[in-house]
Amino acid sequence: MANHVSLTRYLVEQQRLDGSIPSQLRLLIEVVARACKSISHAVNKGALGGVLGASENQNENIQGEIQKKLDIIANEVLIEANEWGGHLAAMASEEMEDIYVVPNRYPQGEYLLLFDPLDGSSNIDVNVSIGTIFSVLRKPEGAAVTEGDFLQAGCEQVAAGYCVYGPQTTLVLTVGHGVAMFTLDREQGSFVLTQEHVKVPEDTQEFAINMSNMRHWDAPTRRYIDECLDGAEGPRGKNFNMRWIASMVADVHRILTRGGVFLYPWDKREPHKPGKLRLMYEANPMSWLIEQAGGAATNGHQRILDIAPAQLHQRVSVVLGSKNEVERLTRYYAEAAE
Ligand code: AHM
Ligand code: MG
Repeated sequence: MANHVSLTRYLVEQQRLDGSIPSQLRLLIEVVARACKSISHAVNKGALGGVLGASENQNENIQGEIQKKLDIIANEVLIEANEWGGHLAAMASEEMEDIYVVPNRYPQGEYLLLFDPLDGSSNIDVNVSIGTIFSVLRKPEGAAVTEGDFLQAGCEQVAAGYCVYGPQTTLVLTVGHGVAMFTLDREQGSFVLTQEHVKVPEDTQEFAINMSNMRHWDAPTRRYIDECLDGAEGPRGKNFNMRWIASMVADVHRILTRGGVFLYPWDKREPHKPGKLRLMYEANPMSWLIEQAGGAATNGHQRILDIAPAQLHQRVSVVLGSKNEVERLTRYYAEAAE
């Protein structure tokens, strides 16, 4: 196993090649990876660990969704692993209303960590892939950390990634120089580099959308999907396949692996909300990974990474994946606005 490259060695080598990965950031990523390893063990135990099902008090999170036991466990694991290391000033989670400032008894660092502790909550109890998504920002200069410090556009991220808990546990990471994948070796207890220079093909014949919402979509999304469904006889001149796992981590992982396009558009069910997914915990980190792999990510009108956030828990419409498909749908939106 001498030639196996661990996550630590990969990061140290990246640091040597490119001085822009400070030691604090490297250590922070390693702590997040350790937390993911521990969440992976809890997920794997499933019913044997008593971790399935809704939380005891049927707690609701800030989004008004009933939390699962594993949502809460994953959130706690991430906070406990990260609060004392000295790398962070504060954290923000999809599962917590307010930011979590590192307590005074611990050293304060210069980074901010955001996460969706367990994405794909509806798949927890049915043994389908779920994951942890994370994003790292630099804390702006200034004294005490505030919620406003988190409101930075996605293009300001200094690290982003996810860990998918599926048939394998795979950590996928970018620090701004491409995308690398690491598979958890359970015997060794470490993440081992299994793919570097991940590339999303520019074209695809596979789309991912929750088709049950079709009647609620707007005209550009309908046009795009209708044309895909028309297949070889339609304007696209080729047949399309569809996949929808209902765990964004798993859908994005497939797209990073073999291409495709993922859509969670605005729809008429809750017209005042821009979409279901969260900008800071889901869309930004995934968009950066996809762009770093040569794909594209927009909200139909604008590059996701350029959106200036106004709120921590802000939602956003998401179109990401193979570049030519994302550009096509974005063009349909522009044409509809003319
Ligand atoms: P969660 O963070 O509460 O798990 O919700 C986000 C998930 C995404 O992973 C997935 O793409 C989407 O919700 C599925 O939504 P739907 O059940 O409407 O298809
Ligand atoms: Mg989520």
